[in-house]
Amino acid sequence: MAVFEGTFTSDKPFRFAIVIARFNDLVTGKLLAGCQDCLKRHGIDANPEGQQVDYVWVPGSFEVPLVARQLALNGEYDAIICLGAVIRGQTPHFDYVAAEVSKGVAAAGFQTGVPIVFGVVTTDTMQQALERAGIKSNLGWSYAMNAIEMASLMHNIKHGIRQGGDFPRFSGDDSNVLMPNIRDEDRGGELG
Ligand code: INI
Repeated sequence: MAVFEGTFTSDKPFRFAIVIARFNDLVTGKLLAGCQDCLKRHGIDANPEGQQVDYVWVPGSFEVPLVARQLALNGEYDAIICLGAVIRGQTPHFDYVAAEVSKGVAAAGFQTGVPIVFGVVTTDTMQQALERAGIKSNLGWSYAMNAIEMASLMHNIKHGIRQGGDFPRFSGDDSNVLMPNIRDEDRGGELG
């Protein structure tokens, strides 16, 4: 038995699609910039004219799942990143849009077997959304990391590429199984 993990560097030129909602593009444009920065700094050619990343703009978050699913079905991408911003209070749409986009993105991933990252921020205010899109941190960066990790992990699982080393195995004490690389002293105390 062994441990499967995704890595953040790879000789394989993974291909990604990024679906971006135009609605609240003040936020989604910043998420996209964070995403691109992360991809580039991990050696991925994020140029739209290059071979590794395609960009697809949709009107709003509600349209994201349908397009993500179609892209996944095309079979050209190792992972898909969905970017949107659903902000409560702007319109009564909030609850419908937030529910549909989250369910839809999850379903698209399950149905197609392609990792689809849920990069849709749902907040009460524009201020909170902007804080997550660059004012404090930029979640776009994390979404790109999730996509790289998942592309690599799915590749490793499909091809039976196991991690070497002496990772702990399941032995009744599962405290090291979920996060095998984390030392006990870094967990912030005992799990309980
Ligand atoms: N789309 C968003 O991406 N974010 C929102 O906050 C939002 N609100 O609140 O209405 C929103 N609505 C548009 C929706 O995604 C569709 O584009 C529209 O309903 C047409 O299908």
